Amino acid sequence: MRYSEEELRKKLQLYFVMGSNNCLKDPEIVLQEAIEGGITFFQFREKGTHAKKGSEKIKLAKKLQAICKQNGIPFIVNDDLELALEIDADGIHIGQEDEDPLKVRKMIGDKLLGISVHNLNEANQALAQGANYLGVGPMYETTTKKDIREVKGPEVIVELRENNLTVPIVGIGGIQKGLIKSVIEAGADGVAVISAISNSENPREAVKDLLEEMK
Ligand code: TZP
Ligand code: MG
Repeated sequence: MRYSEEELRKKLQLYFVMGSNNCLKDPEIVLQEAIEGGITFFQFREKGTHAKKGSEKIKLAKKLQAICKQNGIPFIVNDDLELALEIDADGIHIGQEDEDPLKVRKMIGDKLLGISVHNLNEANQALAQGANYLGVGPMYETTTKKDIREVKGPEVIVELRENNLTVPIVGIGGIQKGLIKSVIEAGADGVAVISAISNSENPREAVKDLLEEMK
């Protein structure tokens, strides 16, 4: 891994996840403004209705990756091993229904591997399979992702911590202004958000508001 666990914990504080169909304006501008606001981590998640495919997807990925590079923000690719390897991303994030984590790890070497989990069993399995961090959710109701599991709230993170899981964790799903504290207090190192930033007219200010709540 290219980051120590402690470094990774810090970097995961405000994790912005985004694809072009999440944005109200040009995704490059949204990302740039989110970075100016202070996001600490980025995931390119180009999926769902009107998502770019093929060379268009690669083109956008490279543009967003360049913006992250210029600003020292880790760039993670959602569920596309081929793309992650082709553009030499900092890591990949996969869900329970995605590619086999052991295979992914073999292919990515020491790049970061994030895995989405929904309970203690999945969390233990993800760790055994070499996850560097876990995305736990959905914390709250969300309309951004259609096929979500049951909402169990920050309580799931409490359960993982009570079972001595020290791995870096971000909560995800429906996290908006006013809900950050509950996720952090449950034991998360950070929060992962899409719409709280991407649906804002002013992503820079949206990020600042979210960070303000972390203090
Ligand atoms: N995984 C679980 S919920 C979710 C993902 C990708 C969507 C998060 O989007 P939002 O807008 O922050 O609720
Ligand atoms: Mg997935």
